[in-house]
This record gives sequence, structure tokens and C-alpha cells, in this order.
Amino acid sequence: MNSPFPASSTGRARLRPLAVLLAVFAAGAVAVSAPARAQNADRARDFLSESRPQRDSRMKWWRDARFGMFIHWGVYSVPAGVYQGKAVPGIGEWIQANAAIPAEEYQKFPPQFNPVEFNAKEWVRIAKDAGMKYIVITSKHHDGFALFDSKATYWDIVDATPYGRDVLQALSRECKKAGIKFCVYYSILDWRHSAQRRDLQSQSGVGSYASNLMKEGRKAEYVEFMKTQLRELLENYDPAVLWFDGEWVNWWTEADGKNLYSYLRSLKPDLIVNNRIGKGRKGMEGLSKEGGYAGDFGTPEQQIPPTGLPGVDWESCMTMNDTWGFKSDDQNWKSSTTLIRNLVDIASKGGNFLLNVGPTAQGKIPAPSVERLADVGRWTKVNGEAIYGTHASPFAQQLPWGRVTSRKGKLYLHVFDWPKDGKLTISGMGSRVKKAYLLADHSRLTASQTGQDLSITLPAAAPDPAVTVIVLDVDGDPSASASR
Ligand code: H79
Repeated sequence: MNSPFPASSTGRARLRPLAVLLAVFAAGAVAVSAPARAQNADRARDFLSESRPQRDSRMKWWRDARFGMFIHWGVYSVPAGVYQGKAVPGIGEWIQANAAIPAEEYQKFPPQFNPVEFNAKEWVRIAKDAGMKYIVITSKHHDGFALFDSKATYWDIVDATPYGRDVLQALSRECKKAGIKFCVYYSILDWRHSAQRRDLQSQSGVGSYASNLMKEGRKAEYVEFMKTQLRELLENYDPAVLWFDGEWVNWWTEADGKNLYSYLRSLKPDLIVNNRIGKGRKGMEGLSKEGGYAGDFGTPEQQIPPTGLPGVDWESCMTMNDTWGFKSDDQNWKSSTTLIRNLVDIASKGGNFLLNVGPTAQGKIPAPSVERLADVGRWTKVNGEAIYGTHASPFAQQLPWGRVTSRKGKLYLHVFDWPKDGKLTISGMGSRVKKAYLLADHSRLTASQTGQDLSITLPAAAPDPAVTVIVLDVDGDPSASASR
């Protein structure tokens, strides 16, 4: 076969004898001696028995952040949802599966991937101006293609595209400069690696790609390959979060997840890892059931749990249209108001919002995404105090007119539906209101409280039709005193 890319992701060694030597040398350098292994195992146990204060301090930046940018970018942005002249139904980054594209055909995309318009500084600015505090980018999606310079494979942006530059390097640098946390997504499922194969007899209903099998006796090799790439990611780009996916395949076990989790935390003790490293998620609801599953936070996908995930850190990831990876014909965009309200809804339930963009093969974040993010940014700039570092609503019931967030001494009332009679009422107030005002301009509002009943007199029209925030200064800690 004259393929420029060997079928095996680890095939680099076959092509370059020097690389073999280097790989052997590198492997030798990290080979773990028995005493060191025991020490690592001890450290791994330490991670699993981390105290509550230790965990709280590790999770602090993430809990305060509330809002991040997900970036799905890869060679699937070349076909952009169209294969052999036909629109392929489904999410863009799944085009290889959805159009059953043979590997020899799929590998024609990297030579066409030349994102000369990519500007890391610009992407980071777009995220920062939206009020996002972290970025999670696909370092490797299910198609196995690495957006970074991986020594473990040629199937990466530096070795296989005319662009030839390491975009993760550029992005991680710009993030650091801008004070944005840089994080990466990594798929366990891998359609490219020769250790895995399609399950052509798949009975699971998810298809032969989603239910990839492990070839007999090849698992250890694949796990080593993952560890090599993950170590490259940790060492070269210092990501604050590793966001796994594709863990549902039958050959990946909870024990594998725990082992990998321990390994990664031993390399970077303050690393945060999502629940998809192990088997703790429940479908797309992303519930990290407490009680021993690997990972630090739950990952509801394309949904906001009605009551949040009490007692668990969680993050809803969501698309702005109907795809993660760029599709040229998907114009089903959520409105800016919906996006702002989703952010508020999630914060009121104690979660984070990871909002996706799918850049083009030229390297541009689509204009409709940029416009919406700018709208969200105008809102967060004025109302960020009611989002970042806040706690969930202390009220047991969702209030009919909107949502609530809180912090010590303050309740933030996020009004979605402006009352027609100009009165906003709350019953069940557990704390005494000292002062009420609009967050946007700090103009005072008249509030009258009788016991647990509060009534606030509002301007006739909503100052911000998307979400207007009213601040209540209250006695003490609202999360402790409001009735439940
Ligand atoms: O990267 C994006 C998508 O490509 C990937 N996750 C987001 C963040 C993804 N979305 N959908 N899918 C992958 C398809 C997977 C569907 C399923 Fe399953 C796998 C259905 C059954 C197995 C996981 C386990 C979800 C439900 C149960």
C-alpha cells in the first residue's frame, strides 16, 4: 500500500528507523522500575483518598469559572458535513462513521487541511470577550487525528497536513497570556488505531463505529499509545482539564479508567478530569454517580439536568447549532438570548456551561458563533458578578419568572419573564433583605418584606430583555437561611 499514513497509528516506527531508536530510547527513559511503581501506586491511592479541603482547592478555579469554550476542530472540517456531493446527516465530526468512509478515503482529508486563517490569539480573544474562563479543544477526536505534534503517530496536524504547525502549542500559549485555562478533549474510542476494529456484527444499535472492538491481545499496546499521547499533552501544553470521551466501548473498564486517572494525576497532581475517563456516566445525562467512579465532574451532553446534579460537580456541554464539528449547511443557531439563559440556568443549578464552536477548515470560528458570543459577552460584562464564583439557587423550587444564584450576603435574581404588573414577588425568603438594586446600573429598587414574603417594584419594561439581574443584599448567607 502506498498510503502516506500507515494503517497503524503507531506505524511511525516502521517508516523511520531513527524514530524507532528515539521511541525505544524515550520508552526506556520512562520505563518504571518496581520501587517507582510502588511509589506511584501509593501516590495514586493518595489521589483517591484526597481530603475534602484538598479537593475543594483543586476544583476551585473550575467551580468559579462557570463558563468555558468547547472547540471541535479536526480534519472533518474539510468535508464539513458533505461527502461525495451529498449532505451527510448527523454531527460533523462523525462523518467518517455516518458516511462509512473507508480509512483510505478519510486520509485524503489531512492533505486538504490548511487552516491558514487560524489565529490563536483571535480565538482566545473571542472566548475571553464572551466571558469564558477556559477552553477545551479536541486534541484527538474519534477519528484518531491529533491536532498536536505527537511523536507516537504520523496521524497528526504537523506530520500529515500542509499546514504543518502545532495549533495546540499556539492556543495553549495564547491562553496562558490571556489568563484563560487551557484544557483538552481526548477520545478513548479511536477509528484510526490499528488495535481497534469496527464491530461489524454490532447489535447495540449504535453502529459499527460507535461500538469499536479491541483486537485480541492489543489492548495493552493501545493503552500505552494513549498514555504516550496523554503524557505529551501534559508535558507540552500543561492542560488544566483532560476531557475524555468515547469511553463507552465494551473493552474499556472502570478499572482502566481508575488506572489512567491515577497515572495522569501522578504526572500532574492538580489536574481535573471529567467522568468519561471511567464508566460513571449515565447515557447523555452525564451523571457521575457518587461512590467510586473515576473522574471529577459529570458531563451532561446537550441538556441541562432539571435540578442540576446535587452533590456532584458538573458541566453541561452544548452546541450552538446542531453539530460540534463544522458543517457547512447547519444554520440552526440558538439565539443569543437562549445561550445567555442557558448559562444562567446552569449557574442557578450549580453547574458549568461548556459552549461549543466548530471552526472551519480555513481556521475561522463561524461568524454566527462569533456574533452570538459577542452578545453573551456584552451580558457577562455587565452581569458577571451574578455568575462567576456564585452558588446554586438556595430555593427548593424554581421561581416562575426566572432563576437565582447566590453568594454570601447576596441573592441574584435573574429575571427571564418581566412581570406585567411591575411587581416581582418571592415567598419563602429565609433572610432579611437590606437593599435591592439592578446589577446593570446599581439603581435602587423598592422592596417590601413581610416575614418571608418579598415584593419588589420594578421599572415598567425589562432593562435587558434577555435576562435582567436584580441584586438583593441580605443578612448572612442566603444559601443557609433561605427556606428549602
Ligand atoms: O465530541 C462530541 C460528540 O462527537 C461526542 N460527544 C460530544 C462532546 C458524541 N456525541 N454523540 N456521540 C458521541 C454518539 C455516542 C452515542 C452513544 Fe452512548 C454511545 C450512544 C450509545 C453509546 C454514550 C453512551 C452515550 C449514550 C450512551
